Amino acid sequence: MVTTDISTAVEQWRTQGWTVVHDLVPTEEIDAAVEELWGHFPHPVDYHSGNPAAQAQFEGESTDLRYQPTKQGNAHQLKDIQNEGAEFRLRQFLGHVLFPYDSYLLNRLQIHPNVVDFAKKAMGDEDIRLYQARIWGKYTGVTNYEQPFHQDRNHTIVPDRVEPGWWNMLGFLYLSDVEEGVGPTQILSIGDSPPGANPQSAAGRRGSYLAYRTDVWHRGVDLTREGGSRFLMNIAFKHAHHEWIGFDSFQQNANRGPWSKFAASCSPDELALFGAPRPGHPFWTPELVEALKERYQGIDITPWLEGLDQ
Ligand SMILES: O=C(O)CCC(=O)C(=O)O
Repeated sequence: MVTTDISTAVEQWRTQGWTVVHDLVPTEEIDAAVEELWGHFPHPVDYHSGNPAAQAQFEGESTDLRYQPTKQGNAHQLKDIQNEGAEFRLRQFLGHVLFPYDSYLLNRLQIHPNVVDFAKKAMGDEDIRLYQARIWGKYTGVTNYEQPFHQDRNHTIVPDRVEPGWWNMLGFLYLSDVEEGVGPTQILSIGDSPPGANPQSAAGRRGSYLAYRTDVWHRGVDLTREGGSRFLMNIAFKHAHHEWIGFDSFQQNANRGPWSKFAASCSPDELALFGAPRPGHPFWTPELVEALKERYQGIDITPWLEGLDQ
């Protein structure tokens, strides 16, 4: 279930429901982007040193407002009890930072071509959409991270159709080495269900991508290593036009700095991951292509101009 071979990984995802594609993104690219992670998360050494500012940064940084105690006024709920056992605890979901990030490298990592190409191959479709994009950080001791086994039913408003051509791809790109002690997800293959089945560990080096289907049982486990932490990027894809599937939305940030710089760097296929009409689409007129150039300073509009002649 862990491989560096793309065709094997595609087959595992299709038949077993999950795979860890080792080293899908080169370590050097992960490490360069992770340098910029510390603008969003306290460095683990700083956090575990007991520095109150670092701990406050973690408690307050989540940009998913459901988990933002200060903005949501639900701090009392977030003081969950360090009791034993598998439960969904609110503090497990602290530390979610939504795309776009204040980092060009992290933004580019969100649509890394190796991950996108893998998803296209596995899903058997060139026209896919990114629909979940965020970074999730966990630190030993924040809470007991142990969850019950579950299937992710919160990515769609209708029952899942679990057949080739209909599957969406859920996934975690590891930004740190995810090994025993720092919470590698436990996961069951298709056909296995709890209780009784033997879970496997989705451990993997940084740069590896855990891809799984919605019909796969899995769960988060506690971080037990002293001074430990785990960082990953949620990257999930759906087929184009599958509007019933969703999680994060991007339009609300699409007129601001980090997005603008990122968008200006994108090819038409990359912007299409967010739903932008490709060159040649009837949406585009000469005026709109000009307006695109104005909006995203530096974008290469050649493909859109050429598309006007088709
Ligand atoms: O964090 C993990 O390893 C898995 C988390 C998970 O499955 C969830 O929160 O739904």
